[in-house]
Amino acid sequence: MTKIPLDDFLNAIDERKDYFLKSINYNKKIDLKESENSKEFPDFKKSVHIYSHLDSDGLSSAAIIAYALKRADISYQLSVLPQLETKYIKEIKEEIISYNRFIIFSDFGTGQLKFLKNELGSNNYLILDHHQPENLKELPDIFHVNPYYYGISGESEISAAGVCYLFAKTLDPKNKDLSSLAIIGALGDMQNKGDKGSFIGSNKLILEDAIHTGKITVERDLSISRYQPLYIALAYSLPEKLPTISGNEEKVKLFLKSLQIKIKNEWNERRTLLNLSTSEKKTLLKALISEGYEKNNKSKEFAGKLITNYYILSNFDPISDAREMSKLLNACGRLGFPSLGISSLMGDKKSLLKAIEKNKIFKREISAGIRLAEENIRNYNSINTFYHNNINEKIIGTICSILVHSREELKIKPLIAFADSDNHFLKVSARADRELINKGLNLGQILREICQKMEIINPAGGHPPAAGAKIPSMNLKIFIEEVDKAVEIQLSN
Ligand SMILES: [Mn+2]
Repeated sequence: MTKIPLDDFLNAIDERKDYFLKSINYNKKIDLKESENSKEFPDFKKSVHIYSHLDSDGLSSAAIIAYALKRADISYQLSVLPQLETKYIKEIKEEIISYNRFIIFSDFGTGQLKFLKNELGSNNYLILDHHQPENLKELPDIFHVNPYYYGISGESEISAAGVCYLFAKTLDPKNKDLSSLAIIGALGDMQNKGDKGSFIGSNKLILEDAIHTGKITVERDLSISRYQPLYIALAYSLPEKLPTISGNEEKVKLFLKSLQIKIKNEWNERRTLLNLSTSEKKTLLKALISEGYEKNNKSKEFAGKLITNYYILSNFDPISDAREMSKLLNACGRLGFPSLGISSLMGDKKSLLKAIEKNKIFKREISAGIRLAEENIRNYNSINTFYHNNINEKIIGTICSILVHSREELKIKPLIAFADSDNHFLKVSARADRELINKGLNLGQILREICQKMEIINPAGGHPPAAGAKIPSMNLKIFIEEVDKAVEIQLSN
């Protein structure tokens, strides 16, 4: 039998599970007689504090670990942070000493590894992360779980929620039913980049667990929004714009009329993709393909992009689409209600309904932010940037992603966004289109190197297409110059 890369990774996770259980005194019998005589505290089971990132992958990670600890009867508390900054690490150090806690970091920690080791030493914590480590030549520490050490890409094959899921499953095979949460996390990090929005690598195996446990089914359908009215979905959510109809609702209505597809049902309600019959869907697909090739000069990949996989969740009613669930979590995290997202994932129906309301507010904030950002784009040699004091730092990354993936004119250069943060610092979000990554651009590396060179105290982190940092506001000008230069150098090689 050929060895799959996941084997090495799973073995490593198994070792780290033992380290974890030993560190928290999981199975230790407490001899009360002995402790009565001793002046010291008996070795009670330690309680765990989970620190996780506030995006949808981070919240899914936190929910998986919380679930697993609850089932193992290990007490825990949970905190969600926008980034694992040095000031938090110093506070955590105090917490370990004063309260005898064990710390789990999920969806961050790898980027802060050096600082964590300096401050916390090498025990009392465990990192479950999927961001690229700085040095892959060194063997990973016993308190560090990261897929890159085993030849698995944390950018496309597994998310932090996936790493947490594998850890939870190692802890207890019953946790196999948490696999759907790992898929929600992976969708949040946009890892379904295989053919027709499929998963690759470890994510694919996790999806199989989710299907086997009945938590997810996979459906294929047209890749436009399934919940918006059909003509709006066609006008604004096609995977590639069709200049002859995109952005123009009246033209889309005429297009549908020519196909004899009604935009309203008999009760005068606007129909969505979900309301179409199979034959209507076929007609629509055929017409979109010929519209693309005959009138819009589309490349041969276009037809393939019109169909995509949908991951349907069985137990989060009224939310069924895992991508929607993932967006909902992101909204909860960014708006400052991460616990609503986590309790929704852990099965609390009331939280889920509240989270749906928060998502509506979030959508409005995002559209307002996008307008402000578009009005404030500045062009440099190799990058574009934007800043506005009314755009909140918590949503800057989301806005940056949407702009770089939806505006053709913004795809040619990476987009670097800045937002006001605390104490005269700026939050930095950098995003780039896939094409540029294929040409060798690595934004994570660029931000890390520049922050190191400029001796900025908060370590930067991220992946080639998406990275972040936090810099002193007074360094803005020189920071932009440095990034502009570094991007030019990377792309000319
Ligand atoms: Mn992540």
